Amino acid sequence: MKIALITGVTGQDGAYLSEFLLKKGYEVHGIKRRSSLFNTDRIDHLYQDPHVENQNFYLHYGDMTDSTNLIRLIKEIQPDEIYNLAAMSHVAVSFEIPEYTGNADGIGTLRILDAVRLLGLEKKTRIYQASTSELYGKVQEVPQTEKTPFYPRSPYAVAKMYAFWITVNYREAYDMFACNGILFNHESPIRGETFVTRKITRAVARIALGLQDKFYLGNLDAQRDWGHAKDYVRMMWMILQAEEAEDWVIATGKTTTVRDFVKMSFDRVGIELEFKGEGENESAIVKQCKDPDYQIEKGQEVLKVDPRYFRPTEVELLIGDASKAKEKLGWECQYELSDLVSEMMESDIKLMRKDQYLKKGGYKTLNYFE
Ligand code: NDP
Ligand code: GDR
Repeated sequence: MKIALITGVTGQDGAYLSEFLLKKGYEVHGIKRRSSLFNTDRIDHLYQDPHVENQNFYLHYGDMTDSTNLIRLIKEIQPDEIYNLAAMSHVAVSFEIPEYTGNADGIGTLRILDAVRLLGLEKKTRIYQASTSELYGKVQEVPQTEKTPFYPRSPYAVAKMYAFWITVNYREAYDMFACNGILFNHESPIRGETFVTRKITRAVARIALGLQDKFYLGNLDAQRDWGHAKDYVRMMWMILQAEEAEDWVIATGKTTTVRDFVKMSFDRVGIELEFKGEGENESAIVKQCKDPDYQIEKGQEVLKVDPRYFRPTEVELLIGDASKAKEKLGWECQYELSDLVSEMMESDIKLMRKDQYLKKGGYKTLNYFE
C-alpha cells in the first residue's frame, strides 16, 4: 500500500485528492491547521473513527510555517508521495498579508523539500508542488505553456514563483523526484466562497430564492481558463506516476470572462440579464425570468461593480496549453465549463434552500448571541 501525505487536506483540492487516492488504495495522511471552529467540512465524509481497525485516512495537526512539525510528521509517516497543496491561496488577500503569504507559500515549500532531504528520503519520496497559472501574470504570450516566461502580479504569485524554482532547484541539485503542476483555475461545488466562481453561484442561488437582492463584483473583464477540480487532482497523481520528474501545464485551453460566467450562472435559473454602463459603473438588471420557480422582478438590479474588489495589479488573461500533459501522460478534461456551472449552481441552490426553509419558518441563521 502506497502512503501519501497531503498538506492543505482541508481545502478544495485536498478533499478531492484524498477521495481519489483512497479509491486507489492509498493510505492517506493529511495536515490540518488548528482552528477555533471546525475546519474539516470538506473531508468529514472521509473521517474514520480512530477506534476502528484498518484505518487508511489520518489527520495530523501542522502548519507550513513550522519546520519542526513538518520534519517530525514526514519522519513518522515516511510518505511515498507528498502533495504540497497548503497555501494562503487567495490572490487579493495576499496584498493584505504579503509577508505571511511569502512564508507559508514560498518558504513553506522549501521546508517540505528540505525535510525530505534532511531525512534522507530523496530516493523514496516523490513531491508534487501546487504551482499556478498566476505565475504568468502580465500577459507575455497566449496560450501559456511550460516555456512561457513568468511575470507574477501579486505577493501570492511571487511567493509561488519562489516555490516553483526551489522545487526545480532541489530536483536538479539533489536528484529528487519533485515536480510542479502549473494548474490553471479549477473550481467545484466545494470551491472557497470568496473565489469569484463560487461567490457568483452562491449569490445567484440566493437571489433566485429571494434571500438576497443583489451582489457586488470587481473586474468583470478578467478572463480565466476554468476547469473542474476533479480533473485536476487526477493529473496531480499522474504527474507523480510519470517516468521522469518534470513540470506540467494543466488547463482546458478555453477562456471565459467573469461577466460570461455571471451570465451562465443566471441562465441556469432561467434569468436573462442585461448589462449597463462601463468599468466601475457597470451593473446588471433582469431582462426576463423564464422559470416560474424563481420569482424575480423584471428590471431588478442584481449585480453592481464595486471597485473595492479591484486588485492593485490584475492578471487580465489566462489561457493554457496542456498539450504536453495530453501527449506524454494521456491526460484529458472530462468536464466542460457548462457542466461545471450547472453542477455548482445545482449544489448552491440545494444549500441555499436550507436557508430559505429557516427564513420561512421564522428562523434566522444560527446566531449564538441571540
Ligand atoms: P484552498 O484555499 O481551498 O485550500 C488551501 C489549503 O491550505 C487549506 O487546507 C488551508 O487550510 C491550507 N493552509 C493554508 N495556509 C496554511 C498553513 N500556513 N499551514 C498549513 N495549511 C495551510 O486552495 P485549493 O484547494 O483551491 O488549492 C490548493 C493549492 O493549489 C494551493 O496551493 C493553491 O495556491 C494552488 N492552486 C490552486 C488553483 C485553483 O484554481 N484552485 C490553481 C493553481 C494552484 P484551512 O482549511 O485551515 O484554511
Ligand atoms: P484567481 O481567482 O485570482 O484567478 O486565483 P479568483 O476567483 O479570486 O479571481 C478570478 C478573477 O475574477 C476577478 N474578480 C473577482 N475575484 C474575486 N475573488 N472576487 C470578486 O468579487 C471578483 N470580481 C472580479 C479577479 O479580479 C480575477 O481576475 C485563483 C486561486 O485559486 C489561486 O490560488 C490560483 O493560483 C489561481 O486561481 C490559478
